[in-house]
Amino acid sequence: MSPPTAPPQVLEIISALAAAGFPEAEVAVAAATVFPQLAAIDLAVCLVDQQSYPTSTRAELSAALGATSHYSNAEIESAADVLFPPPPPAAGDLDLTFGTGGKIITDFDGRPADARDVLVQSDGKLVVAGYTTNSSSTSDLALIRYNMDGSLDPSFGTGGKVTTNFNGNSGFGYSMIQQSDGKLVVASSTTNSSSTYDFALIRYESNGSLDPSFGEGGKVTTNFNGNAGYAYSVTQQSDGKLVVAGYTFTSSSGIYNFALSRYESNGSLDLTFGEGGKVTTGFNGLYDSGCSVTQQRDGKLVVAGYAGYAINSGGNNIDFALSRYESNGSLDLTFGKGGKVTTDFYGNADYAYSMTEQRDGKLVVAGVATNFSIGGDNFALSRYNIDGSLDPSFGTGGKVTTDFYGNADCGFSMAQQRDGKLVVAGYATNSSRTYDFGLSRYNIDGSLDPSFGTGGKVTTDFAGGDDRAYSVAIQPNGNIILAGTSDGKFALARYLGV
Ligand SMILES: [Ca+2]
Ligand SMILES: [Ca+2]
Ligand SMILES: [Ca+2]
Repeated sequence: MSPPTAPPQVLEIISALAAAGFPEAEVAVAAATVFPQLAAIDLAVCLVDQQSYPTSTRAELSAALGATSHYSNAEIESAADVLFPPPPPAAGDLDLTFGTGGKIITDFDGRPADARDVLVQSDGKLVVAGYTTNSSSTSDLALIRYNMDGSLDPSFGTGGKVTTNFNGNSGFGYSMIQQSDGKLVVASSTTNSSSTYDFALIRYESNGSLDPSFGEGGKVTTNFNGNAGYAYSVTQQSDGKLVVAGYTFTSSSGIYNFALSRYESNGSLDLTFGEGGKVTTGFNGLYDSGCSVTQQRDGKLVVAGYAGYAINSGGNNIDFALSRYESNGSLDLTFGKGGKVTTDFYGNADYAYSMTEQRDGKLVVAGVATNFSIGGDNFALSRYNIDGSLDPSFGTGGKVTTDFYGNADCGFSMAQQRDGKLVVAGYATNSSRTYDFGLSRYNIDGSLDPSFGTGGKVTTDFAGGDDRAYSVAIQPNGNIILAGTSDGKFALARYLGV
C-alpha cells in the first residue's frame, strides 16, 4: 500500500524541531503529543519525509516511534513495514513459522539428552531419535515427535515423547527410518552381560508403542561372535529387509572393522546375508568404522565411514572409507579395489559420517577433514563414480572442504535436495569458541551455493552454549530441518530451502 499524505502541521513541527537539532526520538514524541490522534504510519511518513531530518533505517524509525508511548508494537511494526519493507525471505533464513523464531528446544525432565537423527514422516510430522540419561544413570533410547509447526505431537508416546529401556542396560538411538508401513525402526547399541556392546534394533508402531511383532517385544540385539558391535546406521531395502551398519571391536587384537547385519521384517537375522546374517570388513588398518549404510538403486549395499592407520604405524592418517556389497553380503569387486575405497584429504584424520546416492548413481560422502594449514577441522565431501573412482567434476579432484570461522567444524549429516543441491549439517565453532549449528549448501559441481545464507553457509546459536546438529532432513516443500543437541537437550531448527 502507498503511504498516506503527511498532515502539514505535523510537517511544520518536525521541520522546526529538526532544524533546532533535537534528537529524532524527541521530535517524534513532540509530534505525537501535539497530535495524539495521529496514526503511527502518518507520523512515520512525516519523519521520513523530512529531508533535513532523515530517518534512514527501520531500526531508527521503530526506536523513534517507540519513544512516544502512543503506539503499540504492532502499530510500529506495520508502519515500519510500509516504509522499510523487510527483505524478502531468502534460502537459509530460519523459518519463523517453526517453534520460536525457527528454533525448538525440548528436554526430558531436565535429564541430559542427545538427539542424533531426524526424519520427516510421510504425513509431514517430524521424529527425532536419540537418548537420554535415566534415573539409574544409564541411557535410554529417546524419541520425540513434532507436528509440522514444531509443537509436540500428543498422539505419540506420552505427550509426544517415548523412552525405551534395554532391560536395565544402556541403549542409544543413532539412526532411524520410517518403514513403508509407517512403523519406525531405530538402530542402536546396547550393553550386554559381558559389558560390551551389541547391535540393537527397536521397532515402534506409529503411535510410539513397541511393535510386538518384531524380535522380542519390539527389540532385537545382535552379538558379533563375542566381540563388541556398535551400530550407527539403518536402512530398509526395497524388499523390506533391514540393514544395520557400524563397527565391531575385537579386544584380543585391538582391531575395529566395518560391521553389517541384515534382518527379515520380523527382526530375525537374514541367513542369506554374509555368515548367519552378519558381515565384517577390514581395511588393512586398526581403526575402521561404518557410519552410514544405503542401498543403491541397483540393489547393492554401500557403507561409508572411515578407515584408520596401519597396525604398528603409530600414525593418525585416518581416511574416508567406503565398501560395497552384492546382495548376499560379498564384497562387490567392481567397486574400488576389491570392493573398498579410501580417500585422504590432507594426510590427517578424515571421518565420513553420511552418504547419499545421486540420481545418476554417483555416491557423495560427507564428514570432516583436518587441515592444519587452513581452518583446522572442516566440513568435507567427496564424490565417486559408479566404479568407486573419485569424480573429477566435483570440487577439486572429487573433493570439497568448507571452513566456517577458522576453527573446528564438523559435518555429520547430508541430504540431497530435489534440485540436486547438497546440504551438509554439523557444527561450526564460532568466535567465542563455542559450537553453533553449521549448515552449508553446495551446487551440483561441489561449489558453495551463493544463494544460500552467507556465501553458502549458515550458523545458528541457541542459547550461547554448545549446539551441534547431527542430522538433516528435507521436507517435501524444500525446507531444511536440522536436529541435534543444545546444552544437553534436543534441539531443532528449520530453514527456508528456496
Ligand atoms: Ca586422511
Ligand atoms: Ca574449520
Ligand atoms: Ca552456540
